[in-house]
Amino acid sequence: TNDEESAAKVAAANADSGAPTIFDKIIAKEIPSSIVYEDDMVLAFRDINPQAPIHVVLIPKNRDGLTQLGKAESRHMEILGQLLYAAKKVAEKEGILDGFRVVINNGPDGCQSVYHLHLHVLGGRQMKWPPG
Ligand code: DGP
Repeated sequence: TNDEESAAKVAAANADSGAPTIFDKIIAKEIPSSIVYEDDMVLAFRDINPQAPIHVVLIPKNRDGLTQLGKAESRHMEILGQLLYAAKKVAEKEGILDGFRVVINNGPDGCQSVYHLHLHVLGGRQMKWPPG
């Protein structure tokens, strides 16, 4: 919606400063989340505003400056690979290996709202193409 798009632009203007985000509080378990998968590098939890029956957000526990994919540097290659592999493990755990989608929203035009790199894993329904 237009509301979501303008909220994303405000979030981008305010938050791509490298300031802490809500996801740091989720990592620190200062705010509760429904954790689906966790290892040394990656935390995966259910999205608070699910867009599909299964909607999990995967984040690096150590953001290391990676506010968004568009800011990736070569030092981030390992965590980028780990996130994608963890996405497969989440899909497997959630029983959606027959069909799921992995999304990274990047920047204001990509409707990114939280500036701590994250992957969305969506499934549990027939996905459509093209996405909005
Ligand atoms: P994006 O639009 O790609 O930046 O996605 C950020 C997602 O994070 C969005 O789908 C909603 C989710 N989210 C934001 N705050 C919270 C929270 O406090 N808890 C949980 N579980 N999810 C959150």
